[in-house]
Order: sequence, then structure tokens, then C-alpha cells
Amino acid sequence: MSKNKNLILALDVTDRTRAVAISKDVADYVDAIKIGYPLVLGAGLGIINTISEFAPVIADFKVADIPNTAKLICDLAFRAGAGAVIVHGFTGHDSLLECVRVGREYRGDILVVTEMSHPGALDFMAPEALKLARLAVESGACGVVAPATRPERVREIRRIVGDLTIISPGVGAQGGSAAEAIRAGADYVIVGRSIYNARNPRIEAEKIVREIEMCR
Ligand code: O7M
Repeated sequence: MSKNKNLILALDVTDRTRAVAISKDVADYVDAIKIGYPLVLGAGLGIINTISEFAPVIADFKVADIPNTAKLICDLAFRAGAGAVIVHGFTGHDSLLECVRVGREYRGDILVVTEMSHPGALDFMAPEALKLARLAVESGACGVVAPATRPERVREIRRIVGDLTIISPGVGAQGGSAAEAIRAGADYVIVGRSIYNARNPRIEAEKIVREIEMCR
């Protein structure tokens, strides 16, 4: 994934035709497209390969299981054409190490969730987020997910992860600002609804890219 636009589209639509149309439309303005359960359950695993014609695909399966099951999920995602897989870290070092091992086999990236962007993340995740970031570093993961809704947390997580990649969701529909997240240390912002629900997704994506360019 080349850091060009600093923008990742979260393609949380469930219909294959719509997913392809949006991807084609915004491809010039995104560095990657994140696909999760909504689209894969709606359109099948083959959608990863289809969308990868437009941009590198990040499979957001938030893998959270024992090492063997985590391995099977990562293996299927990479084999389907994903360039990266998102996993949880709270399952502990052995599960995470197994994901990183599979990632290396495919020359793919493993990205670890630290603190999520929604208010409920403060219940259980926030107190452990810095530990999760540390575990991501120790396990050899390529990067972490940190909340654009709390730029101060992105800043703290950046201090821990050094030069690992930080991808940051929560911009737009969840109230976060792309410029603030990037200024706080995110490499990429992840944006879903503000783009795919816009009357013109391409113009919306371009607007976010310009906002990021202006803040640097
Ligand atoms: O811009 P939105 O709010 O429509 O979409 C945000 C996307 O980012 C959506 O796919 C969420 O599942 C995802 N996300 C969060 O919103 N918050 C998080 O803390 C983590 C993620 C995520 O991508 O995790 C890997």
C-alpha cells in the first residue's frame, strides 16, 4: 500500500454491484479499500479479488480467536487476494504471533486494533489500548488501528508504535476530523459512510484528500 492519498475507503455496502461502482468511482483518491463482514457476507469472499482490481484490499475481519482458527481466517483472506488483514490483539500474544506468521507467508500486512473509535470502546478497550499497541510492536505486526475520534489517543499510540503504520477510523459520520487525525500521527484515515453514502462519492473522497494535503 503506497502512502499517496492517506485515505482508505471503508466499503461497508452489502451489494456487489454497488461495491464495484463505488470502488471504480473513488479509486483515484484512495490508497486502499477496506472490506469487512458486511460486504463479504453480502457478496462472498470473491469480492476481495474483484475489488483488488481497483485498489489494494484490507480485509477487516477483526480476527479474535485461538491461534489455529485465527490462522485459518488469515490464510483464507490472503489467499482471496487481501494485501492486509485486521486482527484484534486482546486474544493475546500467541494468536497475534500466528497471524503475523501467516502474513509473512503471503508477504501481507497484519494490522492490530488498539482502541476503537466508538464511545463503548471506553468501557473495556481504552484502559488496555497502550498495552495492545505495545503487543503489536512486539509481535512484528505492520501497523495498528487507532481512533480518529480521539486524536490525543492517536498521539499516545504513535509514541508507542514508532514507525509502524497507523490507520485511523471515525472520520465524518462518527465526528472525527481527517486533518486532526493525520496531524496527531495517523498515516491514513479510514472513511466509510461520508464517502459511500454521498451523492457523489468521488467528489467527497477528493475533498477529504484535499483536506489532508492542506494540513501538512
Ligand atoms: O466512516 P464510517 O464510520 O462509516 O466507517 C468506519 C469504518 O471503520 C467501519 O468499517 C468500521 O467498522 C471501522 N472501524 C471503526 O469505525 N472504528 C474502529 O475503532 C475500528 C474500525 C476498523 O476499521 O477496525 C479495523
